[in-house]
Amino acid sequence: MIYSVRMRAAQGAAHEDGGRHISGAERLVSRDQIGALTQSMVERAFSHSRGQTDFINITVEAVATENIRRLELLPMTTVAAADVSAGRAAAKAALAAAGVKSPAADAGMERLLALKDSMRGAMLICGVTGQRLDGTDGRGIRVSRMDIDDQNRFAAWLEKRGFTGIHIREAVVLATKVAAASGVIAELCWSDDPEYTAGYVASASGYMRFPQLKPYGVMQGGRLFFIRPETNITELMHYLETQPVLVVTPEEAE
Ligand code: WAQ
Ligand code: MG
Ligand code: MG
Ligand code: MG
Repeated sequence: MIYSVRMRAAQGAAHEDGGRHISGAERLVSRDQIGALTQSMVERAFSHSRGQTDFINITVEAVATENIRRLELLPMTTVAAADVSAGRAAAKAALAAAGVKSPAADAGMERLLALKDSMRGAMLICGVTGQRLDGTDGRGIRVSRMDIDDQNRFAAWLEKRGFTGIHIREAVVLATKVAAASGVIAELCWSDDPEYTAGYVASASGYMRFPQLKPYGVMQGGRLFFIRPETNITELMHYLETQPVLVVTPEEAE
């Protein structure tokens, strides 16, 4: 049996009572890992750069192992750009290459930039029109029940390629799950952590990192999932929120 362990932390009040999102995390672990993991999640919530946490929710839930889907980690590349505006232009080009229409990419990016503060989840955006499709307003859709299959092999694989830190580790796992959804064309993300300026565009063809998608110190960040117009939104949300996924680190060519 494995367990979905999910943490969300907010400031001022619980998320559902209007609290400000501070931190979240989701993992799939064995029973013997739950104690240490939940302790580290509490510590992480209390020491977050977005601010003081007043509310922490941790959920532990058994997941039936026969339902787990295994997905190969997306190939990762880093694209250098001189500054934030060059980074955003390159990210828009990557979205276009993945099949997102340019007005939709523009409208989506404007929605991210218009956020007063970050949401706890992602916006579903029509990849043709830029229309918002999830109808969850300030909440967003939280992707959950995913993890890497082998933490040590994954860490070694990332380190060998110069990819360091927890942001990358968590982001590429999430992006791999999202990109495998049949209705998803591509994802655009940048962090809501003020010290973390990097973001990415991901699609089934890969995870493309951009070291600067927002200025240092900014607490606005978020995620956009660009969706094919004919997609069944209820089924897509169900996959994103509940389908257990273990991401498999690629085999090394010796
Ligand atoms: N499901 C849906 N949306 C999420 C989730 C999730 N599980 N986790 C975070 N978000 C949304 C939410 O709106 C956050 O405000 C926003 O994304 C940013 O979350 O290659 O660290 O965890 O160097 O701050 C990307 C670049 C890092 C990594 C992304 O995002 C790299 C990051 P954060
Ligand atoms: Mg995160
Ligand atoms: Mg897809
Ligand atoms: Mg964050």
